[in-house]
Amino acid sequence: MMKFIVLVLGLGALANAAIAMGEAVAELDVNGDGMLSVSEVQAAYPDISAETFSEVDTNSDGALDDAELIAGQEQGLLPDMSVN
Ligand SMILES: [Ca+2]
Ligand SMILES: [Ca+2]
Repeated sequence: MMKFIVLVLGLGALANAAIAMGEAVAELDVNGDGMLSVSEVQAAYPDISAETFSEVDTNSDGALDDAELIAGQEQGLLPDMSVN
């Protein structure tokens, strides 16, 4: 019984983390296009330079999508933007 409860709580925590990630993007996404421009990122994180931004923007389209944002965080280029 305890094991079942622990498992359910664990799955719930994973789901919350995924939702928090999406909410973080949405929160920073001022114009609602689902991507983060350099100005949207810098509005929340002024420390992030244009150089860092283009390093994270691996396909060089001038905006960060979810995958680039997560990869940038995993590489330590971006701060953890998930809302906790
Ligand atoms: Ca945007
Ligand atoms: Ca991009």
